[in-house]
Amino acid sequence: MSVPPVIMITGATSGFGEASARLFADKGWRLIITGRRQQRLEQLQQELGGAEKVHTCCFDISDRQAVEQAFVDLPESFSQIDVLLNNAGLALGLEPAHQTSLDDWEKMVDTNIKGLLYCTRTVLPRMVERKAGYIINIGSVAGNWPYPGGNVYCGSKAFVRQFSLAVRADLLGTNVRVSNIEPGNAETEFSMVRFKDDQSRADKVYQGTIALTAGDVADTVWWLVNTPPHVNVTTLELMPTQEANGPMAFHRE
Ligand code: NDP
Ligand code: 8X3
Repeated sequence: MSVPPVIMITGATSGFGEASARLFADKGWRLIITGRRQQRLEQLQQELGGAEKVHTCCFDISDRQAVEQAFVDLPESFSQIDVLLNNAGLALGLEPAHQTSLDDWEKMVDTNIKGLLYCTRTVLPRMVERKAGYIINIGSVAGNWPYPGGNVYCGSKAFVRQFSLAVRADLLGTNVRVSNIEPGNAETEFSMVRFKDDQSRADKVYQGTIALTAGDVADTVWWLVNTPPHVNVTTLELMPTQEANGPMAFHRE
């Protein structure tokens, strides 16, 4: 019997990452799951089949040394990563650029951009060596459609989009695939994080509209992974039916 493939999912302690972990475990895959919340990682590991099937890495993805060490420490049975799902990320605040916190900006850059780079750069060489592998990045509609207060979050996701395209250009001829999934409004812990635990502000994001679910995004990841090896879906924007981009805005006196 062949060995089940391995998917590494960053940010598996909630939302898209957790839903993807549950789906891939259900389909018989082995998982490497990461996040900062150790207890949630351990709970998920237990639920999804224990240490033989699920390896946990507790680190802050913006800590380059911690990320590199986690790869060095991977057990041999998890060292061949078939799919890297670069999902960990966050938005902080919705203030206009001249009023926002520079600390929040820095944290978004460190997490959404640098963290994604650390994981990608560490995993890629072995994929290229094997001439097999798949990097799936979680971008956002925010990378395509800027909105007031989105400033650095939008910028970080535009980076993910362009980086995905450029890495794909580098990887031509290696068989390693790269996709960028760009979801719209999805109900996860995302808004609680953005609004720093202000539950009523977070709830308003989803009130009166039908958002995507984490499961919708996990299903998309599963679909991508099961496309034939000669097919590369480069970008995939996934909006709720009840969301669309708006017209240009005008200031009038
Ligand atoms: P959640 O807040 O539910 O999940 C975010 C995950 O990222 C958590 O597992 C969290 O783990 C992890 N994470 C955040 N910061 C760090 C860090 N510094 N180090 C390690 N892990 C970190 O949000 P979503 O599931 O919605 O978000 C997942 C991705 O999807 C993000 O990149 C987000 O930008 C993107 N996205 C979300 C959309 C939405 O509307 N929800 C739409 C489009 C894109 P922990 O806290 O344990 O560290
Ligand atoms: C999350 C979706 O519209 O809040 O990436 O930026 S949005």
